[in-house]
Amino acid sequence: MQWRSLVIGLVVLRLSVSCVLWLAFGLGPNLSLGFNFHLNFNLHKLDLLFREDKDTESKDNSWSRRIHGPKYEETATTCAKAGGEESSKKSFLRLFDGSKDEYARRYSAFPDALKSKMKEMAREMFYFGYDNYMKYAFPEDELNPIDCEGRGPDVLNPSNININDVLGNYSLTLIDALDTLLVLGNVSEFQRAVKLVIETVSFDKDSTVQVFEANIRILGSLISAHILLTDPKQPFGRVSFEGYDNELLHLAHDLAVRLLPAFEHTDTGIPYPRVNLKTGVPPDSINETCTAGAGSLLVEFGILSRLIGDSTFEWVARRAVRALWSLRSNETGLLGNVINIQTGQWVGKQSGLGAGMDSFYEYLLKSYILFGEKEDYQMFQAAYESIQNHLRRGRDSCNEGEGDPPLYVNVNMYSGEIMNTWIDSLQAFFPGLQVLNGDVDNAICLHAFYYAIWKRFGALPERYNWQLQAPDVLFYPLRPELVESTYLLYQATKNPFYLHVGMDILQSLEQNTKVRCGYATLHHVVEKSKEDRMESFFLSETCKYLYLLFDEDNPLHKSGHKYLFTTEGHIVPIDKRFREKQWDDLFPCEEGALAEPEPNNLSHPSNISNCNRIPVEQRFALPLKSVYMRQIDHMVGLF
Ligand code: DMJ
Repeated sequence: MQWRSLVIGLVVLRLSVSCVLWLAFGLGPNLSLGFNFHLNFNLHKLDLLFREDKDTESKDNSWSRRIHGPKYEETATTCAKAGGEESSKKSFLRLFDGSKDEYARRYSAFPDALKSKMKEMAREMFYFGYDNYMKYAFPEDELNPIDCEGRGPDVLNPSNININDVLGNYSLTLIDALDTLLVLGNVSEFQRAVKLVIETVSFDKDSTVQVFEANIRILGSLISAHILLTDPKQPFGRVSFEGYDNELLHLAHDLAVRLLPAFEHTDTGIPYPRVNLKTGVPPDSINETCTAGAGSLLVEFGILSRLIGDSTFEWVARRAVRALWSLRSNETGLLGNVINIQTGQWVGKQSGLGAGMDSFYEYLLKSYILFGEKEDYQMFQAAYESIQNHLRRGRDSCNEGEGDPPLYVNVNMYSGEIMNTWIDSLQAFFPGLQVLNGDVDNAICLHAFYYAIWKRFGALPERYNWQLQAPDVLFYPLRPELVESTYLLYQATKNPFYLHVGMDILQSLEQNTKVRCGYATLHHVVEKSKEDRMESFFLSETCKYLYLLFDEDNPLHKSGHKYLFTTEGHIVPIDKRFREKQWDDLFPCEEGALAEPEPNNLSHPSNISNCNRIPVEQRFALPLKSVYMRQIDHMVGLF
């Protein structure tokens, strides 16, 4: 794997240079090559955490002092031998001592009875939101869970894009929830809901919506439900019903046609961000769009094209991806987060993994998994390499060595210079994508960081400032990203740790967000004040991933079919209809098939349902050594 060698080479080079400078001039790793902004997490606390002898420890709290101070590896090793140490060290060392370790104790087993209880809790959570939506809000788009009312587009204030980008006056929550009903095994309600959609939903509306949102929440759900309905093997039970005449597919097609004007009159092929469903691109439309918005249409448009035999949709979506890709920086290989669709100039030069960019990366890999187009895989791997080289900071290995835990920061796309000291809650999806790419080690660490933030606030603040150890933006709109990654990591590792994480998430959602008629957006993650809004992704993603985490026997896991989740959590089968080559030809999972990387090639994404990425002996130990868990907890201010 060339990129790995390159990274290792650079690291070795950097260490050698640092060593030489250190020996010759007393200059340490502050003279870095490429990594010229150090993470700085209130380091004096870390020194305290790992200090074994307060009298001899210097009061120097600097990064370089810590680098050359006691090493985590040494600390962990010393801790494992705690029995022979003098008594003054015992209470501290006990924290890291096998059976007595607080983390190992807390996260080890997860009894089956508790799993069933959590599954039930997740089911009830979904129905409390869904039933109240149906009772108080349908046919409007969303439920206001505090006032027990429906919500549609903000017609009085067309510039309220927070609402109007998503709400199109098309029963959004019902459509977005369709396949969750099947995941929960409720065939009759699924059929009733499908019939309601067919009878009542029309896209012939004077609504100006965001192309991306309409695509992932509405189009994605319609094609997912259609595929599940018409699957000849009916893995979710007898879902099909007499008289179904592909109406959901027709609706999806109708919507996609109404989105097509976004791809016209753009000099780059990158689409306009919004369209009016009746009249096309508004005359006063801006020429700027975010990378994720323009570049995350390929999965849904590609499936639609392949289902109806009209390549137009896939073609425009692919042209947009290619255009964005061609505008990446020559120096770093990174893309920015906002672009002018006419000039191709980057308006937002920030490159990160969260808002504005997240699903762009996700869909490069998922498009490849679904359609088998090599181009998508090559783009994804090149992007992943740039991310590892320029966004990732901290120690090289998640579970070994010294230094800060790995973290992905926001950088300038051209220089790789860090731009700010916050990460956002959307980035919490990335460990799930890393699992799909077979990089479980990095996934474990990044997930652990977000989980620590969750533990501190009982939610994820929209933006968290890792330097200040405080939220920068305080709301939490019931987002699914952390539970999505938790679910995928559980599928990859089967480690009970992730069931505990899911239980924590469930319980804090119950405690902090449940209101009279549903679950409400947290306005302030510290004070726990609320906003009267329940976004549709709460039912389509958050509840679905929570339920699936605890339902190991779900047909999704046991039917023998392989499924992929769209970025809105809609399930689509990995089906030979959608690809030239069959899945098993691309990702064989015989014994040892994934052990060695292919020559001259990067490793393929993991087929998480069949392939064992984690050795058996490691499966029930903590995914991350407790010394590192403790380090992360400390870094987010948990103690
Ligand atoms: C969802 O609509 C999708 O997951 C999207 O990709 C971005 N995030 C929201 C939920 O947070």
